Amino acid sequence: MKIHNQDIESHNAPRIAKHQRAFQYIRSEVPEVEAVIERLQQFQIAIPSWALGTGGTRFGRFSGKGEPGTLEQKIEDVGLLHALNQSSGAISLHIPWDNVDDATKVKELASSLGLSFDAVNSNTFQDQDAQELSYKFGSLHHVDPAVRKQAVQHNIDVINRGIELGSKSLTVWLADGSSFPGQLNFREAFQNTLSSLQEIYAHLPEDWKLFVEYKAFEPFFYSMTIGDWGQSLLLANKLGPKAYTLVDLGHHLPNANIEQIVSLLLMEGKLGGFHFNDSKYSDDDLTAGSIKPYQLFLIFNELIDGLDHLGWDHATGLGWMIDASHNMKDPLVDLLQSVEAIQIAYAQALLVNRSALKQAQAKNDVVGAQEILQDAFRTDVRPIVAEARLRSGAALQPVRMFNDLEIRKRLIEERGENTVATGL
Ligand code: PSV
Ligand code: MN
Ligand code: MN
Repeated sequence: MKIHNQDIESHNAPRIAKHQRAFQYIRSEVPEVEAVIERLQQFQIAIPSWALGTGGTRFGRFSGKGEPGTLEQKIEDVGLLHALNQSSGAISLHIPWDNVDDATKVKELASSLGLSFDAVNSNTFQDQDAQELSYKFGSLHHVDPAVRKQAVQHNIDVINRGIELGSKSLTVWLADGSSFPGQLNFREAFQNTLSSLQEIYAHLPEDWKLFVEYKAFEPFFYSMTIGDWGQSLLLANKLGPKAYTLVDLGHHLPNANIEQIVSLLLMEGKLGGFHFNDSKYSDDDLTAGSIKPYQLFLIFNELIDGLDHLGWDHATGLGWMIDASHNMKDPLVDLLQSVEAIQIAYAQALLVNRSALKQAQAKNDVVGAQEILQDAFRTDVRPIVAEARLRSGAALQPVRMFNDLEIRKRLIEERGENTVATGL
C-alpha cells in the first residue's frame, strides 16, 4: 500500500486549528523555535530492517500479521513510516537476514520512497544453513584461525553488498565472549578480534566508517570480548580514523552514566553511531523514551554539546539508528513512537540555554545548572515537533493516522495472516 499526499492532507485538515493554537503559544515562549524546527526537519533516524516484524522473547514468539516477508516489503514498510513522519528516511540492513538479490532494483525501490541505506550489519552470531564452520565459540575472536577467516570474509561480503546499495558504514556487533571463568584467554581473544577487524578495515572504501558496537553481557554472561566503550574505543583507536564506537543504549551495566560515555567519546571524535531503544533491566529493546525519557534528554544534551564542540553536523555527524524489538505492539506503531520520542528529546536538548549553563557550572551553581536542564526537559515541545512534520509534508499525528487509515489491516489483506519477518 502507499500513502498519498491527499491522505496526509485529509488527516491534517481537521487537526490544523488545534495545532496552530498550541504552536502559537510555544512560539511566543521559545524565541529559537524556527532554528529548532529547521534542525528537526533535517534530522533522519534510520529504521532497522529487523524491527519490522514481531520479535520473540526467550520463551516464545507470537508472530504478527501482515509482516514483511521480503526485503522489498521491509523497504515498503519503512516507506510508510517515512510518508507518515518524514523523519525515517533511511533503513539499516542486517545480512543475511536481508537477502539482497538484485541491488539495483532494491536501491531503486528505496529511492522511489525517499529512503537511503544507513549502516549495513554483519551477522556472525548465528550459524547459517550453508555455513562450513560454527560460531558457537565466537567468530572474530575464535581460537581457530579458520573460523576467524570465515567471519572476516562474511564482513567483507557485507561491505561489498553495502557498496552496491550506497551504504557508507558497517556495524560489527559480536556475540563473542565466555560464560565461565577459564574458558578464554582474554588477551588473546582481544588480539584475535583486533587482527580480524584489521582485515575487515582494510576492505573499507575511503569514505566508509566502521562502527564497533559493544555490549556488556548476553549471549555470554561471564565476559564479552567487546564488553564496554573502553574496549570498543581501544579497538577503534588501534584500527584507525575510519573506525568509531557505536553506542547502543541497552548494552550497559545497570545505571551506567551513558551521557558521560557519549560526552567523552565525542571529545575523542570517536563516537560514530547510535542505536536508540529503552530498557529497565538489560538489552530490553523497548520503545525509545518509554522508560527513561530524562536519560534520553541528557544524552541528547551531551550529543549536541559534543557535536557543536567538534563542529560536526547534527544530522550527518553520526549514524542515527533505532535498534528495537517488539513483541507486544505493532512494530510499525512502535517505531513511529520511537522516532517521535527521539525527536522530542532532541528538541528539548536544543532548548538548553548553553551559555547560562556554562556560567552556572563556572560558579559551581549546582541548583542553577539543574534548573536550566530541567526547564528545557519540562518544556512541552510536541507542537514544535508536529510543526516540523507539517512543514515537511508529514502527518500531524502519525500514530493516529496509522490507525485511522487501517494500515495494518490493509497490509494483512495484501500479505496474509501467517507472515514471519526475518530477524531475531
Ligand atoms: C545486539 O544485542 C544488537 O544490539 C546488535 O546491534 C545486533 O545487530 C542487533 O542487536 C540484533 O538484533
Ligand atoms: Mn544494537
Ligand atoms: Mn542489543
